Formats: sequence, C-alpha cells, structure tokens
Amino acid sequence: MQKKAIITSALPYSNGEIHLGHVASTYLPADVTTRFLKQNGVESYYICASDDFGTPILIQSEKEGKTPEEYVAYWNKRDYDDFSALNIAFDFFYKTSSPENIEFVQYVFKKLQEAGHIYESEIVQFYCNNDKKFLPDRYVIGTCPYCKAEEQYSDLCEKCGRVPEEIGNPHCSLCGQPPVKEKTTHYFFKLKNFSEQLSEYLDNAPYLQKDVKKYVQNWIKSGLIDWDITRDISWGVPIPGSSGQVFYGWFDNHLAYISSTLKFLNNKGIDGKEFWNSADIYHFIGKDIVYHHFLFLPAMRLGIGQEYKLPDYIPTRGHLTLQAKKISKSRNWYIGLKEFLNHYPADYLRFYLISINPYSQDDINFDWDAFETKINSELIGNLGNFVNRALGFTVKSFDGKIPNSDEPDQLDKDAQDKIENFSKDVGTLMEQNHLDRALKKILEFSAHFNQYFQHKEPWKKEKGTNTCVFLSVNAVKSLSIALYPFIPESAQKIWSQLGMSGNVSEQRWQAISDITITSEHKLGEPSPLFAKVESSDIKTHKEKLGKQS
Ligand code: B3M
Ligand code: ZN
Repeated sequence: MQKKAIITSALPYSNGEIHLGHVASTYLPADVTTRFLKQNGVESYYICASDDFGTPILIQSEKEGKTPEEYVAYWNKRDYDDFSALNIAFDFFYKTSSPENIEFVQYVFKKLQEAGHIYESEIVQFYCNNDKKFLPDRYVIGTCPYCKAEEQYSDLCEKCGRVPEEIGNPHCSLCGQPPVKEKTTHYFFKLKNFSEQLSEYLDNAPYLQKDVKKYVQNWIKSGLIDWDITRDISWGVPIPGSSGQVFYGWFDNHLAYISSTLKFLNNKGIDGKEFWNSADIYHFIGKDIVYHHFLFLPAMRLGIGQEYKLPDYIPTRGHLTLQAKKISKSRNWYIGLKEFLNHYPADYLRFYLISINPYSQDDINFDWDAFETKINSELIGNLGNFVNRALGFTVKSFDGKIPNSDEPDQLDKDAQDKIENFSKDVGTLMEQNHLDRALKKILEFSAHFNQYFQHKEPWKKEKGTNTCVFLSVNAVKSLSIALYPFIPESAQKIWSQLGMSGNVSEQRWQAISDITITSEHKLGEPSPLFAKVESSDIKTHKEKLGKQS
C-alpha cells in the first residue's frame, strides 16, 4: 500500500437514474475500498463525476424540451443524491462538462497533436436522410464483424467487447432505415502507435487482473485500430480550431478523472499533479468498458509523456442480472436505487451486493429470495444476533460494566487468538480486492463468537463468565471496525451501543485486533440493529418487476 490513493469509479452518464446494476460493479466496491484505505491511514480520495456529453444526452434533452445544460444538471444532482442515500461517500463529485475538464481536454489534445499522435482524415460517415442527421456511434446498429453478433452498436459490441472497425448490415437506430454515407473530416488518435508500449505496460502492471490482461493482450496482438475522436454534433467539448465539431465522449470523459482530482486537491491547497503522480491510482469499472480503460485511457496518458501516471488498479467486475435475466430499463426489468432504498436500509443492499460479488468478470445475479435469506440468516441471524446477545447480556447481568477477565481456558485462548489474527485475516483479502471473501471472513468470526458464547454459557454465572463477557464485548468492537467499510451505518450503531466515544470511521484498521475495552468500561444502550425482511414484501417486489409502474 502506498501512503496516498486516488480512487475513481466509471462516470455515470447524466442520462437516467442509477440502478442496482451500476452500483454492484463499480460504485460500491470502490466505496468499500476507499473506506478501508482510509482506515489504514492512506490519504485517499474517492473522485467521481457525471458523464455529461454525447448524442444520446443531446437527443433526450431535446425530447424533454430542456437545454442539454439543464438536463445534465438535473441528473448530476439526482445521481449524487441517490449515491449519497447508499452512503457512497465521494470526496468529490464533479462533471465532465466543467470548465476545468473542457480546458484540460483541449490541452491534452494539443499535446497529443504536437507529439504527432493525431491526424486528420476525410471519412464517410453514416447519415440518415430520414432523420436528417449524422449517425455516430450508438445511432447505427448492425452485425459485429468479429463475433457476428447481430443488433450491436457500431461503437461497441456488447457480446465480445470489441470496437468494430466497420459494422455489417447497418441501420439507423432511430428509424430503422439503412443510412447513406456522407463525407466529413475527422481527427484520429493513433492508437496503433501505442501497441508496444501498451503491451509493456500490461506486462509490468502487477495489480491488474491477470485474466483481463490476457484478453486485452490478445486484442493488441490482433491489431489495434486508430480512434475517430470527432463528432458532428453540437453537445461536447469543442475541438479547438474547428467550427461546430466536438470531441467524442470517450476522448473527454476519462480525462475528468484527472481534471476533477486536480480541481478538488488544488482547492484544498494540495498540489494535485504531484499527488496524482505519487499515489496509487484505482479506476473501478464494469467489464463492458475494459477496452476504453485498458487501451484508450493508458494510450492517451502515454501520448502526453506520462504527465499523469497510468492506473495501478483497474478493478473490473461483471454485470448484474436481475432474477437471472438481463437488466433492461425499457422492459422495466430493473430496480432503481432510489426505489430500493424506499424499502430497505442502505446497509442491506451493501451487505447483499458485496457478498455475492467476486473480484472477477463473472456475472452476478440479484435474486429477491436470496436477498431475503442473506439478510435474515447472515446479517441478522449471525451478526445482529451475536452483537445483541453479547451486549444485551452484559447490560442485564453486569449493569453494562465490563468485568475483569479471570483465568482463561482453551476456548478463551482460541477466542483471543481469533481477535488477534482478525485484522490480518480480513485485511489481506481486502488488499487483494476480494471484498466478498473478506466479508465472509467477518461472518465466520461472528459465527465463531456466537458458538463461543453458547459453549461458555455465561448465564449460568459459573467460573469463566467474566472472561467470556470481556472477550465477547471486545469481539463486538472488532466487528464494528471491520464492518465499517461494508455497512457503515450499522457499524456506527454498534460503536455507539458499545459506549465508545468518537466515530467508528476514525478508528484504525489495526485496532480490530487490539483488546482495548477493559474492565469498568460502561456500555451504551443495546437495541436490535436490524429488522427482518418479510417474505410477503419480497413477493410484492417480485411481482412488480417487468410491469409498468
Ligand atoms: N459513462 C458509462 C459506461 O459506459 C460511461 C463510463 C465513463 S468512464 C470514463 O459504463
Ligand atoms: Zn433514421
């Protein structure tokens, strides 16, 4: 671990509400990781921004009778509010349409141009005579030339993840008519120039996932294509010296990782550039944007002489399906984050999504019944039960005052070992990005102490009761700190019920393994942490899916 870190997650388009699919792959893992790094004394900042530019946003704003500026301002705020309700704690949430980003994008373009990585070329662009407009990117649908999947966007095949050079059987996504071709002059970024350097970067980046590196290396081997970075639309970062054209959204959006960080840090009186270059850089993404983050983004940074360092970590996770079916907004097969949080606490969603989400590109599935079982049996039956039992018993039998421990027996010694090894056991997995396994370890710890409590039978008030209470209360303290990155609200509740001062967020990770609650410490007021998930509600939620609201 470096002493500093910048954490970003894929920038949400300002074009619709955040749903569970977004949260699972990027925002939540990034938030848990940032909280963990902060607990470890790493000066870490979680930076994000809304992705404001592009044709889809322009068209949608027109449909709604708003200016694009008004339209993206609405979604920027709405997304931020929804994320906050899930306790996604960005240090800064900005936007790709900020003056700072626009200036930075133009600066990067000029540097790339000076370095010879940009050229101009007349191209023929799809144009729809029916809709009277150029049809960039998503506006043309057809067959992927590589994997032959049909009905793919011309700028990204969602089946094989590649960017087609030329799509087969093209048709307009607005009206379905085959488009005609018109001439226009565009700038191109020489991605091809970077094949060797990119390959070397991947080979030498120790923390990038091996399997992702492998298939990205294969893409490089089979030949990269230069990127058309111009768009004939009005909503975007203006191309210097060109009238009316703007940059392609993927040219400008990832630069907002840097421009937003600079703005935030410089405002704090920190030299942003120096910080960036001496920090670990994390970009959390979903697997559909691997191409952009493993090739395009590093190539652009290489192209400006690594003025800003390349990512150390690009944690890439799979897609979320819902009840084993692909999420689709148009078919109402999705769950909005805001809607979900009207029914259940943020920590329920955080707990469930992290526990089913491995550090891999495997797709994961949100299942309402599995959610009910996880919450009721693991979060409540295991964790909630142990915390409530240990604290409740201490209050009832010792008036909330921790007793002095007496001579430990073997069970006590094992329990003490568990506490002493806990921070390392969980911490190692966290450092390796295995958040799901780390959470599992925490549950095992709690289950162990549930059994320990059961075997020691402190309610009999025999010899050994004091030690059992002493160690159990300390185990609750360890749990509170260990759970903080995952379920911060509940962790704070446990902290308060323990009668501890300050906030659990301020505790160092290492303190998990310190037995610091000593005799005479007085507990706070214990109360149940969680309410059960009811089967009847789950049934209602399931019935609602796929229906118009
Ligand atoms: N706005 C959303 C996506 O494709 C896109 C991410 C940009 S990250 C620089 O998932
Ligand atoms: Zn059309």
